[in-house]
Amino acid sequence: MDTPCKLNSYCLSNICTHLDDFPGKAQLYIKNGYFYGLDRWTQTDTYIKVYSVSKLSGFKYIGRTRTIHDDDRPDFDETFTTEISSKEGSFILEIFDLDYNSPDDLISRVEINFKDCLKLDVCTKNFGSSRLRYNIIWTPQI
Ligand SMILES: [Ca+2]
Repeated sequence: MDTPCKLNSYCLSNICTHLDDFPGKAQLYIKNGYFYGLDRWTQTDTYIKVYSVSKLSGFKYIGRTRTIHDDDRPDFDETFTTEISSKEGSFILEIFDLDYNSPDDLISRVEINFKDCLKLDVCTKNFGSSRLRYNIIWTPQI
């Protein structure tokens, strides 16, 4: 006979497992951003490197957006997907301004947690005078 599991727990291989500990898939959607006055000569030439952090997978590079040149309000409209074993995992975004005559400038390193964006539509992350609009969805693989 099945033993009922507590709230938000489900039977996985005969063990009551909290939903947050199920293996899962995370999808990060980067919609757009606002990065003003960060390039001396033109508007900002932005690209974003995406990493995930989780208890089981550690720190992992996932990929990067394309570079959007000379635009303080870049529209990325790009999606990144990764396996994250715990809902407590997060994404780390490194936002760069591309430069041709010097090393690219790191505009900011931003952490995005699942609990910061629980709604289904686009969320906003403000940092300094910059802004990033995104969404993250985590789906348990049951
Ligand atoms: Ca630049």
